[in-house]
Amino acid sequence: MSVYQRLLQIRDEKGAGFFVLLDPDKMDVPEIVRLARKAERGGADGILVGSSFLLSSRFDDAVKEIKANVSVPVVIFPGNANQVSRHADAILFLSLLSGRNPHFLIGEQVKAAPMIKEFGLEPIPTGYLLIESGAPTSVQFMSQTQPIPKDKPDIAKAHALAAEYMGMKFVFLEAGSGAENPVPDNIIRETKDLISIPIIVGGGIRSPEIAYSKVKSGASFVVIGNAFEEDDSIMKEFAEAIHTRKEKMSKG
Ligand code: 1GP
Repeated sequence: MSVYQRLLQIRDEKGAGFFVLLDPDKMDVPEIVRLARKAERGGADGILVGSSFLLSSRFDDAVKEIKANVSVPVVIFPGNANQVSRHADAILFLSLLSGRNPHFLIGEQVKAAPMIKEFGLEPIPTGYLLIESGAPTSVQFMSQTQPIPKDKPDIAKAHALAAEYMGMKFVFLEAGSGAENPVPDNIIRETKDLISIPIIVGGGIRSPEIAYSKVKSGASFVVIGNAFEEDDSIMKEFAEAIHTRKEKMSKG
């Protein structure tokens, strides 16, 4: 079974999937492994590894050690073509569709593709949409692109539909790491009503209650990064909030 199929199965069984994002720029390898193991024990369905910058040289080591220590899928969430590792299970093959910077629409992808082939990594084509979230984010600065205005759901929806028509397998609605405000519920809901591919939502989700509202609005997967880097004891609460199917079953 492909990683993508496995993720869809998790979504179907649990109501939504829970990804923990670990950034090798923000912690050393032992710390990233400790958090990955803790994430798995806490109920995470997959570990995303990636960075908006990659200022450190430990990306490959971090992926290798995470893979050796968890059994959930380890999926690269790359900030650029340098973030490819043979040790991962899959890679979100992102195109920053909300922007008009050719480097992040197709340039980085062309650089990464031969390595992905050589390593036998599973690429998961993903339309990546950056949504305005308050103060400028790292993704916005590093990609030199404008986010989609948060009060213009029609623009987000048109981009998401284009992603589906281009054959993408996920739409990722991104507020940006550490965003002041997460992606608004109405953008998720209206996008979900329009498209048939699953939606990943991430950026600035700081509490289980907010994660739950993103799932209720239509997110098939929720990504949590910073909230764990600040307080890793909260993993189980996030997992319970995101795994809504279990809640329904226990209510009979
Ligand atoms: C960023 O969506 C991820 O790309 C996660 O964001 O670190 O704010 O949770 P946070």
